[in-house]
Amino acid sequence: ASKPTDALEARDLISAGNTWEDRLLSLQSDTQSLRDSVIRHLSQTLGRDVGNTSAQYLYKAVALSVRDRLMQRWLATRQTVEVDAPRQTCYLSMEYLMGRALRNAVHNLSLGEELGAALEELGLTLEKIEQLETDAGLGNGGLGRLAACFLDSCASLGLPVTGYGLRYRYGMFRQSIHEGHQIEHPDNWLNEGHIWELERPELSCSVRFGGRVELLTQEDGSVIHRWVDTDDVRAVPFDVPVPGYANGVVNTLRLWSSTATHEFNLSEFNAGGYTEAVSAKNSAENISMVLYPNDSSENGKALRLRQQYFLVSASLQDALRIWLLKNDGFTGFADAYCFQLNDTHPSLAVAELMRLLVDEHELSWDDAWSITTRVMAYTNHTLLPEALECWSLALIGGLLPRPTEIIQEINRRFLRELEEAMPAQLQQHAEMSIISFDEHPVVRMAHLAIVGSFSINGVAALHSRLLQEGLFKNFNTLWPERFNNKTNGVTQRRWLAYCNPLLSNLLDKVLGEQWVSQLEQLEQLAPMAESDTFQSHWNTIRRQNKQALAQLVAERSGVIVSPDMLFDVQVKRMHEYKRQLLCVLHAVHVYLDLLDGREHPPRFVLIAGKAAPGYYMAKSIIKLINNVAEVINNDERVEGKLKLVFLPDYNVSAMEVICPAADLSEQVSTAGKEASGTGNMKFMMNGAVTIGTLDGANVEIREAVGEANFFLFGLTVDQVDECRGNYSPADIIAGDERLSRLFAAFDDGMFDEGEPGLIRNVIDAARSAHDSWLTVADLPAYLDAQMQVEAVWENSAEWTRMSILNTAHSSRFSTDRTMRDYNRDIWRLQPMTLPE
Ligand code: T68
Repeated sequence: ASKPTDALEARDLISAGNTWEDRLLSLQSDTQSLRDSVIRHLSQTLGRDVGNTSAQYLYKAVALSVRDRLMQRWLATRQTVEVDAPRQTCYLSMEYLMGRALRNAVHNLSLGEELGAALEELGLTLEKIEQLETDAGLGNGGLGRLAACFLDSCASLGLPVTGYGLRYRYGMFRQSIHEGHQIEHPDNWLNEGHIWELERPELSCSVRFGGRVELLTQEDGSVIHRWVDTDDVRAVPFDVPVPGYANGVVNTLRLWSSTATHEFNLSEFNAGGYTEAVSAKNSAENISMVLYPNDSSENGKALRLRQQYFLVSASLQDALRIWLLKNDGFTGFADAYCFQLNDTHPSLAVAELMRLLVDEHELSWDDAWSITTRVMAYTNHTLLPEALECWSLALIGGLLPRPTEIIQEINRRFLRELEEAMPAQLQQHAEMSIISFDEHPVVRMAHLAIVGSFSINGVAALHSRLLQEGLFKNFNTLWPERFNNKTNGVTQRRWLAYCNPLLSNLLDKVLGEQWVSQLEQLEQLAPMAESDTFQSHWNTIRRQNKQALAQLVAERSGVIVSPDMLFDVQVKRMHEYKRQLLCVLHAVHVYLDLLDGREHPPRFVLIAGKAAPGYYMAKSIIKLINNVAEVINNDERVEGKLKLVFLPDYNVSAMEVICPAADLSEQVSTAGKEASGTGNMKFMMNGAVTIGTLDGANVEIREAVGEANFFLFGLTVDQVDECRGNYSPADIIAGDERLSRLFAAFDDGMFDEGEPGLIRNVIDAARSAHDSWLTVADLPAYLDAQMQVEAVWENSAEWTRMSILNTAHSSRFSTDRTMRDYNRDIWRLQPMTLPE
């Protein structure tokens, strides 16, 4: 009997004895094959003619040729992960800030030389081609970029880890500056198509929303809960390859896109409700439409909650589907899976896994709970109260009635456990409850994640300690064994090997090429830090990198800077706690000094970063920076001595040019506010020296490089706490001539540029006794530290030595180390070995 066409498999069509396998041998990667492949893709896959097509098609033809060479390895890796790996991790994250993929794939496949030669024969260069790729900007900042670095390191270490996320139709907005103000533009990143993704419609699943819960009494008297009358949305996966470094492994990033389950609701359609039927389709497609651009505050929007549940439900269904391909029930599941939650954004996974196991797979509550609490692990990325997610119980109950019941049941049992474990401590019970005891109760997502996880970690030593002693103190008393630290890192492939090819070549020569996968080898640079010849190689490279950044700055801002200046850089999301303001105030201080006839070494201050569209203060700070820049950059009296630029549209690709060129890395957050920071690590790895507070990973950076090679200033966490209450910025300003002069300049309207309101607001907030970020408290120490910076800068050999030592001691900030730590303590995966 013949099968229906949609059930046909490829092997049904192939006559016996045919040996396809033989023909699936890896594609040739020599120059000639690559060149032929580019031409073939251009003419045959894309249907274009070299003489008459846009550059974008050339990029696509090159990318397709590289992608071809990933495919075999990708398939082999997927089979290993799904069939052979005894254990695997699913990384659940609402954000992946991947940036460009082409050069990353070329390098990880070691195709650089051959592809370079192939392109040369075609009159092209990889440098020019790669610029044509749009950044995949599916994240806000540190958290999303961390996820991307993790994926690179996991693949490079051969760890069976699959990333799960959302395929936002619009990623992080693009920023332009108009008259000093930030303007947001939609990031239509899929406009030209995305070569790197593979749609897998056959793996789609359905995610429920709305409806109601029906109680059904069974014959045996037990009651089951049925979630009915739901509005279902279809989740379609798009797979993106994640190539490991020279190891034959290609892991998967699986991004879900939402579509309607039925093209149209037919009954409505036939009843004349055409537009209603079409709009139901639109509302389903809305779910994965846009990335929320808030990096540090929750917004409480129902659509965001729908996004979170959509990610979690589709990903868990996918993991269960894969498990059931080779298993009958769920015995052994908890030994085979780990779900790492990237912040609380996917913490509904706790409730959703319970729902799937209990409602859909008919496990008992206790069995399901035992599995859930053995597979979930939660990473916290913030202590800021405004960033801690709490969803109104009413909202979540209306949108997700059955998962909400499950959260309530989890909480009921948890509170019962608390009565046993911490009897009569009612205050603590109320504080720890997943659902708050308020008139308008909220679900505290961090508590849901903690109660449901076997591991809870912070992202730097200081941050993890503060979690345990502060925010999660009660939980730490109850379950100390669950808490641990995993200091962040960055991948040295993107953030050194590829973004800094000149330095990378030098390292290849002096260390051999293995440093790329064994970053500890950088330590061998330390003894060379004193050598004149090595210093001179180092400086030649740094100067060229600074030239490249100067060119980018000239193109994007029109400001001309010399590579001989001290490149003083602060790039990151705009936020009051990160204190971009300190950096500008220092620039103004130098400016006023120069006008007063005092000397300073020539300095170029570069600031870049996006502000959340609804964050008024952060946007005002951008305006302030641009106003100050306008005055300084147009004052001939300081020409050649000081420049200040706000570089628009900071993203991954911009950082690839910026971090190899920075001399001074600004990491100046109020102590206790920055969980870790990861830009600080990229700068260090590329030889920048840090000026910073004892916050986040700065503490560990300073420890690694030695206190003599780090410019420390500012209040410690304890001093910050003490300072509040009797804080008087007015007295500090009055007591320091530098500060008085600085604030007087603002009061005189020196930087108002016709719009005094915004700027004055920022300055007045900093001068207020209620300023939570204590900018003025740290300002005198910051100005002092900047003087030390200048003193060292003027001794070039001394500065270069520090720069070399920063790179030399940066190896512990590799995500290879971070992933080994996660694997040792949380995931316990066996590395895969595949033919290279
Ligand atoms: C960052 N957090 C931390 N959050 O601020 C930074 N938040 O210190 C740390 O190094 C980094 O995470 C990696 O651990 C974020 O980037 C977000 O982007 C974010 C996004 C949505 C909602 C809340």
